[in-house]
Amino acid sequence: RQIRLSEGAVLLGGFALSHAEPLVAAIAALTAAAPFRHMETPGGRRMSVAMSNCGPLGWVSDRGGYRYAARDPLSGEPWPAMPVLFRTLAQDAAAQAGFADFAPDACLINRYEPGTQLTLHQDRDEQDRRAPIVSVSLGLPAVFLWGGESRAGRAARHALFHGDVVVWGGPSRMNFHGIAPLKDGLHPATGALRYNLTFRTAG
Ligand code: MD3
Ligand code: FE
Repeated sequence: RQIRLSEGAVLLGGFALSHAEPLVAAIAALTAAAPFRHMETPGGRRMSVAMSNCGPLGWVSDRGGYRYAARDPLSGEPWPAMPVLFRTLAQDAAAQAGFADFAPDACLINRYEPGTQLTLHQDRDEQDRRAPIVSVSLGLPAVFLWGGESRAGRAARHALFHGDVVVWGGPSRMNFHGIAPLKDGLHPATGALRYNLTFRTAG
């Protein structure tokens, strides 16, 4: 199943399904080293999504702003290395969507519990906006909010399920997007959780 969500955005339904078990196991190992935490927004609010990172660069937020950093601010250590499975999956998905040579240097690991949401935002902290973003959904389903080029107007909704991969590039790269509050549920692979891996060329 390959669905074009908008110009440059392609949903690869179930693309990661055959790797879901090792992906979830890798998330557990990575976040034993760099634990999930609720970052603070520049305005002082606690994000309801719990986050960690792997790879050369990690996305961080605090009172000083949003940025990519080579070290985990909790430990002062470099983020854990990006597993080969993560990198190859992201590259294969990008290639499938028409982006050859995707070279992610950052993987943000998001964890959602029931009630967790991510309000409409743009991803604007990356240097090269020609590179796509690849996202992998695991566990409980989510309603993805797709807001277009401005924050105004109502967002389209699209369900994202366990194993779905979306490649966001071209004109869709700067669109507003978010996740509606996660519904209660239990998933065999993750329990009462949803994970999202977001691969970027950040530096
Ligand atoms: C569309 N994460 O981490 S993934 C984020 O499910 C983020 O955790 C959501 O938005 C999540 O910044 C959505 C889908 C996604 C990621 C990046 C995008 C969609 C995007 C960048 C541009 C346009
Ligand atoms: Fe985003």
